[in-house]
Amino acid sequence: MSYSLLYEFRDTDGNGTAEAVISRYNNGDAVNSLPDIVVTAYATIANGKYDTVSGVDDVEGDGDTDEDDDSYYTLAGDLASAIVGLSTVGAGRLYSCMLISFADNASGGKLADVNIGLFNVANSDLTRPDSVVTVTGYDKGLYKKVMGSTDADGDNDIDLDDEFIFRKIAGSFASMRDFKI
Ligand SMILES: [Ca+2]
Ligand SMILES: [Ca+2]
Ligand SMILES: [Ca+2]
Ligand SMILES: [Ca+2]
Repeated sequence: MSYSLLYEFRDTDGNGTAEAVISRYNNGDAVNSLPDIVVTAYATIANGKYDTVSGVDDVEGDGDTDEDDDSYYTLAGDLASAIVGLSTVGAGRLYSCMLISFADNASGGKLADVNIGLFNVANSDLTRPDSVVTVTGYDKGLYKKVMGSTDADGDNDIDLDDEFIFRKIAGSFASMRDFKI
């Protein structure tokens, strides 16, 4: 299991609100590969939850592409939008994108740690994230521990609220591992 997901927030349709654009690299190599799938999540209401998606694949891997698959991506977009420096477009934006991948420490039935790389707006080198948050301790569907947390919610501290955001993002990422190629 080596895929990676790249998250960006951009106004793709020019209506003034940002969409979540989620690109998946099935081989995990976002630097040298083209994405295998690019999903865009839209919010009907400005600053509301994402409720519409395009480009969805069978990410849950049950043989069809339906609203269950849509929900993986709308949830992923909603969770990522909690990282204020990433989802804010214009003034206040800190990060251009976020690249998520598994570490290589999977063992038996235990899922690997999840590395969440954040790239400052001035950084266009996907091999060099400005910060990497590692989410570990997968147990019974949840990631429990966060190392290297940043101020995800932008309230000028680093506390359990920020860790919770990264833990949920890691859980969402891991939940998308059953996609059909
Ligand atoms: Ca838009
Ligand atoms: Ca499906
Ligand atoms: Ca904070
Ligand atoms: Ca706080």
